[in-house]
Amino acid sequence: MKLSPVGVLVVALGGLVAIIMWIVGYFGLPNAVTHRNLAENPPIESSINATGGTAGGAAPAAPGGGTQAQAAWYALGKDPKSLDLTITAQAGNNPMNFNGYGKGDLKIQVPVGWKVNVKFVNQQGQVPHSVGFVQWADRQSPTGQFTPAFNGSTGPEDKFKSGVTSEGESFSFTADKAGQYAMVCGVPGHAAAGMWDEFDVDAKLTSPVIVTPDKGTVTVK
Ligand SMILES: [Cu+2]
Repeated sequence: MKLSPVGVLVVALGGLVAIIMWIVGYFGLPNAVTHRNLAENPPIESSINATGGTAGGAAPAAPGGGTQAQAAWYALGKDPKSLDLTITAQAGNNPMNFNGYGKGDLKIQVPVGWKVNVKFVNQQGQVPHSVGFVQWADRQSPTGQFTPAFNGSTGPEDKFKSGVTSEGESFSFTADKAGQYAMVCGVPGHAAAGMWDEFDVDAKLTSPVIVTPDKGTVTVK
């Protein structure tokens, strides 16, 4: 193959021009334009923030929990040494739950002598449920025979046994005796089907504690 002298010259000149342009560009133009100095310039900010929401807008509450903050169902009460609990029979795959937990997955622990204010909410339409705090040995009673753990700790007897639907109910009791107890649904068969969790009264505690498999141990302060 015979190379044309003109062609060789054009290719050589082209290469030379490219090298000159690179040298001019590298040394001639201001450094801030051609080279991003990562040590001096802050990194480019992403419009996506760490919690998954978009910057500048409030992240929507995640239904069913997740890592985003949601209103807690437990809080210290107005009076000293009192705990407010909102216990909800949640709608979902497993109807036999309190706040999503059953079969002892949820553990509520309070110091001896604390007052517990219970608000029960049933989100399951026409399936009746209730809540009461009973002896530990009764936690899976198939007959619905339960012995209240404390005075008034199952609320109104008729509502505890037959359950309530959408209206819910409220009651208070004082956890005046240390021990291991159970929080159950009083509708016959429900506790046996898993609608029970643990309620402990502990002389060593100074604040209530909530223990769950997904959120760990939380001290109510
Ligand atoms: Cu129930």
